[in-house]
Amino acid sequence: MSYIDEVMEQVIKQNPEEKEFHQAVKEVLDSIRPVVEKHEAQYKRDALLERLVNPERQVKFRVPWIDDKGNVKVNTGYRVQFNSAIGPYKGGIRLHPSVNIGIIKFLGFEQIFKNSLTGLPIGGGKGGSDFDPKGKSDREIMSFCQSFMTELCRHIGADTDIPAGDIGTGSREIGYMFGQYKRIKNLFEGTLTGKGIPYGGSLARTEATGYGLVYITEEMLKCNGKDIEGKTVLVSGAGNVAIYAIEKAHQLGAKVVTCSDSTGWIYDPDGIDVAALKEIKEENRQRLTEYKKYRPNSEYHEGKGVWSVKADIALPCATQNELDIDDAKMLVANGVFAVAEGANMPTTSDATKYLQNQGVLFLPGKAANAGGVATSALEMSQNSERLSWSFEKVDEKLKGIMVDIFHNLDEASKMYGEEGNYVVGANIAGFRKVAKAMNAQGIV
Ligand code: NDP
Ligand code: 2IT
Repeated sequence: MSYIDEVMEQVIKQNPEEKEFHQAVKEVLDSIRPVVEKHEAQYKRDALLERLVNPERQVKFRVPWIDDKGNVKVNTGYRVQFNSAIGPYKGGIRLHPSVNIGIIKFLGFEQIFKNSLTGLPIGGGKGGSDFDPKGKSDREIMSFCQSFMTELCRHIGADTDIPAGDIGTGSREIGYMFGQYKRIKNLFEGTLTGKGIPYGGSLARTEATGYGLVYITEEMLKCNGKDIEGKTVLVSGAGNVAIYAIEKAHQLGAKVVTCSDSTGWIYDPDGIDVAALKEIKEENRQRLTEYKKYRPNSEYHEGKGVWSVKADIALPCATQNELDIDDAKMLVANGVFAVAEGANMPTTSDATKYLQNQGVLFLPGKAANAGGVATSALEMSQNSERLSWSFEKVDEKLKGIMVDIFHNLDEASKMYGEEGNYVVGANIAGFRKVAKAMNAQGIV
């Protein structure tokens, strides 16, 4: 059995039931096979892969909080500090009832390579809780966030571990967490990113993941003799990533005709109204059923279905494994020629392979959505120098980073004889830097 297969077998044995974590590890290990084969004796001697797939540290803790009726509720909190070879742990906090240790580990593992691809000095980590923010009052959200941070604050710090947003964690939650961190530690430092602008947040961080996704998609299309202008685009999700992906796609002359949330999806043949979407989701925190009130010509459908519409480009921006093999077949049949992942691992493994085999340009999340964490790292830089950069400066740096990521992974795919396989390219390019740093730092 090859070294990689041995390690994969161990991962499954040592982490039973964590199927999303297995999926994320398998994709990376399969991709880096040629690099590992070249250095097999050394990696094996140093147990490099065994160390790579084992988090440096993971904490699990109780989060008691009090609801508006005075009832005590208890959720579980997690922080997985996966790999600090190239910088302090960095990654978001997910608040969603589906959160468990396997989900946080898959996200933390992906984050190692994503953060490496940004070219910035950030290691990989992720956290979260099975707390469901839906339907909670602001006071309940605050009660939860303060309790969550009361424990988390002893594990993080501006040079140790810097959490940020993810599903269910936006600027409101980051604000409450920052307030509690500062109160307990008596430190005003950049320990969280995605902060509000008046207290150390970076301009363009809110937009960064969605904008970055479209910048790198544009670059991929350009390098393949295509253009985003005039194209019809499908987006799933209606949260932070989706909203700003739609906004940027429209600015670049494409038309986005769908978006979705966990209850249903919208088809708007005239192009999604971003101002309406922001009002519904960011301001009023309502369901997508409200959208029809703004746009009577649009259609609302219950359940899944965004991938059934005829289009050129698809940008999944909701959650893991939301695009399966049947969806992939529908996309190809409907003429989609490019898929770029705004969410983390939204495409199942068989759907990814199918799309690639059909010649669809496929950009994996760890490259395509890296603009969010890259801009978080720019927020860290601004916090360290106690300065704030203009929107234009941050946006320009973001664009440069996304273009560099594309060329980096494109070159890596060519170097290993896999031209056009951006999954392999991203995993190899991300892994090589981390492996070099791990080697240099000895057996730790
Ligand atoms: P938000 O919470 O802002 O939005 C998530 C959206 O996806 C909502 O519309 C939500 O619908 C929908 N959604 C979530 N879970 C499900 C589900 N199980 N089934 C169907 N729809 C679902 O999160 P973000 O936009 O921040 O995150 C979206 C994705 O992007 C995630 O995979 C995240 O990890 C990834 N990502 C986020 C980054 C960031 O900077 N925020 C950076 C890089 C990646 P509803 O409101 O009904 O729950
Ligand atoms: O998945 C991700 O990259 C994020 N949720 C953003 C992490 C960050 O630290 O900004």
